[in-house]
Amino acid sequence: MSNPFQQAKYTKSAWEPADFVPDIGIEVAVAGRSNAGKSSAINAISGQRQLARVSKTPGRTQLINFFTIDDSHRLVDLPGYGYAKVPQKMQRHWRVLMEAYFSERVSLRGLVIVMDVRRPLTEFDTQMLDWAGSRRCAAHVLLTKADKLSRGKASNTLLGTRRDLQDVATVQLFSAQTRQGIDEARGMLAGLMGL
Ligand SMILES: Nc1nc2c(ncn2[C@@H]2O[C@H](COP(=O)(O)OP(=O)(O)OP(=O)(O)O)[C@@H](O)[C@H]2O)c(=O)[nH]1
Ligand SMILES: [Mg+2]
Repeated sequence: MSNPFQQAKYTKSAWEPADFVPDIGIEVAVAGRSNAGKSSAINAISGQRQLARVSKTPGRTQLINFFTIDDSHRLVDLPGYGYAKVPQKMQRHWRVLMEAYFSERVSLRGLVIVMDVRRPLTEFDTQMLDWAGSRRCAAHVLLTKADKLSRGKASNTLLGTRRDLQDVATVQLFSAQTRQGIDEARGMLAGLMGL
């Protein structure tokens, strides 16, 4: 399968809405808890090792990172949430930035929510699904780090999460480490973007 995300290039990091890239064409955003594996998923899907920065320290990135695929398609790495040690002021900044992004971004067509397969559907994940739903933006869940569970446990979580999110989001297992689910994720994203 050809991979349209192979050509994705880092374009810009935004600390506030004024820094967002022009709101034209189509974009798909990737959200999830701090340390869930968003940047690793973006790298795996793009087939580029260092497109997005992977970090062992959660909660570092408070920026929205834009990656351009071509003139009218983008991938967006949203800042992680739910990391308790982040100072209050940063948590407030996160909320204001995300609310601005979700309320104003016309080009947003799809939201990928990355959840650690060992603890899916936290309160913040539900908030993300609500934001996507209120925008009528399609939602797709990656249950990542599937390599950390036995096959049986991972597939039980998959079935349970699918049941919980019936009519809300599509759900799949994923692992940046073993590359499980990469083709499925690529196909899903390409479909959301019309690529
Ligand atoms: N075993 C395993 N580890 C993973 C996987 N994906 C990511 N990790 C590890 O999880 C940690 C966090 O990964 P990141 O991709 O930086 O996570 P993130 O969601 O982008 O984190 P923030 O940007 O801080 O919110 C790193 O140590 C990764 O190596 C996976 O599929 N399997
Ligand atoms: Mg990251």
